[in-house]
Amino acid sequence: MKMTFRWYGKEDTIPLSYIRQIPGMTGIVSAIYDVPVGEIWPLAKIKSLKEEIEKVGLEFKVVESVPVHEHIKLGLSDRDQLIDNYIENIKNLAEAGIEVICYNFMPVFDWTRTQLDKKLADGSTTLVYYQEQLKQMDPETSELALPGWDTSYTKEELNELITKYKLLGEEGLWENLSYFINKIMPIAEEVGIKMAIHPDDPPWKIFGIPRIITNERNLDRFLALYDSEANGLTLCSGSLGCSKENDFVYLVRKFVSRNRVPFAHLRNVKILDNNDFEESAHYSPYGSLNMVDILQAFDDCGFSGYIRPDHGRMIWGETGKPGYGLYDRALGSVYLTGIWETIQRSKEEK
Ligand SMILES: [Mn+2]
Repeated sequence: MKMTFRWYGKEDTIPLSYIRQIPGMTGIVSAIYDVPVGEIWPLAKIKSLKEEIEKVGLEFKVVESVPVHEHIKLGLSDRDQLIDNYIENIKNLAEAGIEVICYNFMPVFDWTRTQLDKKLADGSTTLVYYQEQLKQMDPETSELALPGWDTSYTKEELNELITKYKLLGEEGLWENLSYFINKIMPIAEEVGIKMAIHPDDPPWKIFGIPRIITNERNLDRFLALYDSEANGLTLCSGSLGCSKENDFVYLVRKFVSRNRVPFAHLRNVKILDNNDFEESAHYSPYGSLNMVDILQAFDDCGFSGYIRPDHGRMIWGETGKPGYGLYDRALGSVYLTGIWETIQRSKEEK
């Protein structure tokens, strides 16, 4: 297991040199943020990002993410050009020494939470998802916007996009995903890149928009679209694990042992009634997921890929991008590294 940390490039308020000081930290997960979705990332930009990261003594092997243009997801007439550009990005990233590309196929919205600053009993703040709040935020009936939404859409554009996805439906989305996967994977194989799709977060339908990377059956279906180690998963405990339907430890054992997991996100969530959940600290007793069991499963199956702590709470007065502060993610990472060390030590003693 190699421990990594997500960093948002020049816009990120956290210096790389601080991340370097987290014990056990080996690499940065990042992306090119100033090129519009659908366009080609210049090789020079990728190389200079890599140099900046390597200068502080960290590796740059995982990109999160190369976003997939909505027109590819919708299967519109310009998708072949957009897929060609995506393929150029895969080639350029391989040339710069990248090994893994994380991406997702979620329509319109990326991760969805209803509040980004819910105060917990210990005074920290965290991201939460409450159905009651969600009902107030249906873009077709409400003026309220969900926090974290892409504000580049007007209300009308957003509703038009949502209507298109509703008409497309789940099977249409599967078709478009399959088309995309079958175009890009031969090139990913050729240049030695592992593509790692991120599950939908949360893993269920929101506002009637289809979501398909959600559970064991659909992960099986996804991997069968193109049967190759290049076609893999970003196993995210917080996304898959916020549904009671998913047994995350079981999913780790199943997909890691098949060599389809080059990258993982680990964080804890506290599942409440009615599909509500709160993002909790990584420490197992605070959430519904057991980090010891999860890491044991990764180790038992011979995992040698990259892991990063996922979202953290805001603690110690830190301000910044919700979920992506330094302090709580650093604590989470060291906690995970400690569990991993203990697992390795117990094997040596046997
Ligand atoms: Mn994740």
